[in-house]
Amino acid sequence: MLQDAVRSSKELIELENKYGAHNYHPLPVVLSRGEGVHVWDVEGKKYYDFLSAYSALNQGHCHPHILEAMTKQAETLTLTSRAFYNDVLGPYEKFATEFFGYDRILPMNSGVEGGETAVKLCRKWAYKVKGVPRYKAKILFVTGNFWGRTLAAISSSTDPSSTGDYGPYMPGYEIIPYNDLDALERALEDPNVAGFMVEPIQGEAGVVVPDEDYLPKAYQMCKEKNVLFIADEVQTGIARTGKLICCEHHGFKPDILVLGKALSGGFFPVSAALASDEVMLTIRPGEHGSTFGGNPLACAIAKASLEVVRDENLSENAAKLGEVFRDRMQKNVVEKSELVSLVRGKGMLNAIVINDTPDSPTAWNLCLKMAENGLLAKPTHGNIIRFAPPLIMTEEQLHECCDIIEQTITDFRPE
Ligand code: IF1
Repeated sequence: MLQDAVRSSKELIELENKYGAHNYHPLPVVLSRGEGVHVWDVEGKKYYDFLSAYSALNQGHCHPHILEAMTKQAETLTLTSRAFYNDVLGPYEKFATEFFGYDRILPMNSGVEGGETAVKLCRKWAYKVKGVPRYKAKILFVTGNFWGRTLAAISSSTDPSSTGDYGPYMPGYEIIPYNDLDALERALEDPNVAGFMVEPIQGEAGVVVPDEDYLPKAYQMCKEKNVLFIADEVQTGIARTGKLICCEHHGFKPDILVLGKALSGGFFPVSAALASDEVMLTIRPGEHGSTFGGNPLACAIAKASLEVVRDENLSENAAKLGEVFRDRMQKNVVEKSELVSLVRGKGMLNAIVINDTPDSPTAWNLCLKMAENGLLAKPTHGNIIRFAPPLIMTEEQLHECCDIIEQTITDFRPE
């Protein structure tokens, strides 16, 4: 078999265009290596990764501790299916439930499967515990939410690019405005409401941070109405916002916690829903699952990924560096450049809003220039640029990244 010729970025982009679905529009950068906070393209150019695969790489690229755990397990036993027990799942379930403070965990693969699991748990709980009449259960979602690409997920979306031409949609959903307690209070008057599913900070919507009192008051209102508060922390979880999970900033534990992305440090799709006995045990044998859910390889990777979060103090680092980042962006970009109207975020989940219309090419062109200058980021919703580097970053590296961002913005000439 001929050794694959080393191809240029251009050739590799052409292969994807010719043979792949066109369901993405990537920045024209072709990566071939990742290590820590850096990635390299096929021509050998080095970049800071300031997207972290949308917060799946909080531990950085190819973290050695996770790699070691993955390699060891991959040489031993990768998959048993849940038709049998194995010697990795139980210890992982004990470790993870103690790590996050829940009775039980239901392991899945992609983040959206974690969300689907939460929705199914909520409906089961509605009928078997709350006593909602069969198939009348309603789940509340908020405008601007994003929890994945399945039909159940996009049925709760208000983004035409997520929902367009995919109808008919999942029934039993009600969508209310984000960050609006009056709207939530009105919606909770319906006794058939079983759950309220929300991102503590909306990632895809552009790192939209709600008012400080929104989440704790929303949680309290749900408790008063015997409604499950479901936190989608697929993107905000695992230390990203400066706490182990974002809800921790607000002093409460969601009734169902959905995790994904950095739960595996970017090595493998690993997700989970965590809940109490009362909620989790509503699902009986044979009523939910997946071929790869909780496989030995995934569990070994996830345990090592959480060990890195703990042992390298990623939450504290994210909180500290987040302050440094927003402070520099505020002083050196927002207050100095017409181009940027604001910076927002929590911990190391941040974004700048470009002072231009969402359909303008400015944010995209800025990201192209930042790539030229050695830093990778990508716009969301047209005029918002999300900044989410790996949480292992040092303060010195962060200042280098801020230098790149600030210089790029200073030198930028809108077309
Ligand atoms: C893509 C977006 C981010 C998520 C939250 C659940 C999921 C996601 C809060 C589902 C996934 C990913 C999906 C990926 C790009 C990325 C993304 F731009 F699409 F919206 F991060 F903001 N909850 N987000 O952010 O997890 O099933 O993907 O593992 O679809 O392009 P998944």
